[in-house]
Amino acid sequence: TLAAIDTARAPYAVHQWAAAPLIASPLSAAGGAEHPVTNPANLTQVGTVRLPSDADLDNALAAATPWQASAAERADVLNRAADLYEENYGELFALLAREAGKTLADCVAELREAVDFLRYYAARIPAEDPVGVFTCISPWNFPLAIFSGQIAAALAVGNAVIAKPAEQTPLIAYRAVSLLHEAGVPVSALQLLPGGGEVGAALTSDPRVGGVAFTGSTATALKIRASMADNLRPGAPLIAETGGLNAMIVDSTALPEQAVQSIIESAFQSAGQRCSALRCLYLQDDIADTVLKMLKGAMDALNLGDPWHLTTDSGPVIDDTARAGILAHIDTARAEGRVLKEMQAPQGGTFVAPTLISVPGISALKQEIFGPVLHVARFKSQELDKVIDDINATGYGLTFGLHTRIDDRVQYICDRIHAGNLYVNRNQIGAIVGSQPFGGEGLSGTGPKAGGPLYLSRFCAPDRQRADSNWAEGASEMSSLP
Ligand code: UN1
Repeated sequence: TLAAIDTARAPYAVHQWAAAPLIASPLSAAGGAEHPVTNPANLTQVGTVRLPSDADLDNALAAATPWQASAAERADVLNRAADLYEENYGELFALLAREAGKTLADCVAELREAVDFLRYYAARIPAEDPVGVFTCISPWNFPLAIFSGQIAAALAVGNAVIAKPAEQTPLIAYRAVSLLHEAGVPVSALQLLPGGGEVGAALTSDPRVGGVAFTGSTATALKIRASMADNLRPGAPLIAETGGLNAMIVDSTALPEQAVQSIIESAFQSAGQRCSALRCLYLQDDIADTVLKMLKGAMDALNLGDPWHLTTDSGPVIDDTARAGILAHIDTARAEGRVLKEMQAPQGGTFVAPTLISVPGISALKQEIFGPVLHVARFKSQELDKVIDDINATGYGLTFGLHTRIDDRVQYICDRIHAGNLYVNRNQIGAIVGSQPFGGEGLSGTGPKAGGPLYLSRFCAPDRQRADSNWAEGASEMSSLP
């Protein structure tokens, strides 16, 4: 019941901090099994959460109540939460590094993005009513920024939120929620239920849920959509941000130094664990050898290791399952003689060293490899249209990068590539709230873009007509693809 939750202040209320190794224990009084959280850089235990029991799930749904406060009050509270995030940066960085393996540079960018989301949505609260109860399901790769962005959008409009963070990163989520509560979000309007797919499935199939915001794999998004269609009221919004098979084209007029810097950041920053990351690099024949030589040198200069060290450029991948999948992909390429560059991975954690693999083209990539693996293809100038067609034929459309010094070519290629975010002569990661809203087309998501002017509209109770057209639009985008 609501009273029970209020008494506990947060459902996962016990939170202890100890000196290294950091142990955090958001454990509820009731609840299901204990779930350990592991530091991917050294496999030590970061803390424990207690997973919700069926009764916890039911209680959370019964207690969820849209936020009864004026738009101005909600804006004040979200801005106060942004202040609290900033004030607690050291603790948030420690959690991001230890739980998610984030380098310090990535921690800074992630906190900034989370704070930007809070302030951006607080400044643009529409007059419409909330949908009701929103389920927000977020990924481990941006466990603070995407987690907070979804929640802030839903709360800004006055929805009640039940947030399910990724299994691997519940502690940073717990800390974020406790700061939002401290800022003044009522517990009945924001509850946290950590767990895996079963918790997500329960929270997307209960008719008390009015809408779902999801960031994660395309396959999971399609399951959620089916579950919503079967169980939720017609027109319930699904805002899905999903995967990508992102390409970059470097033509013979590109500046090699600039291209190489962009490639290193796009493919290997965050150990390649961004849906925006570069997966397939197309090099025009005349420049390919120069770029590859410089790229290999730049890879040798990367520091791999403990993300908590100031000098580390790239940390571990999230866990053993992720590492095994990526290594299997590299093994296959090695057996086929297609590995162009391999490096030594640090020991002791779930590290994968940055790797270059040669491919004939992007169609050789059967799925998104979510790690520091870059596929490289060559093309001749007369093959440009085929390259564009092959990139579009993946069905994904998230990010695309282009390096060229010919203005007409920028126009020509950007007019033809289907992608939510197009980047020219720069890296293709690191969208910025407000100035570069982020989101994809086709298999990459439903839109509207996060951190953009239209995003909050999907968290509002629409009039019937708008709900139906939004739903049809989102559904047809995602079902028209394989
Ligand atoms: C994701 O990786 O799930 O632009 C999406 C970027 C980030 C991507 C977030 N905003 O790199």
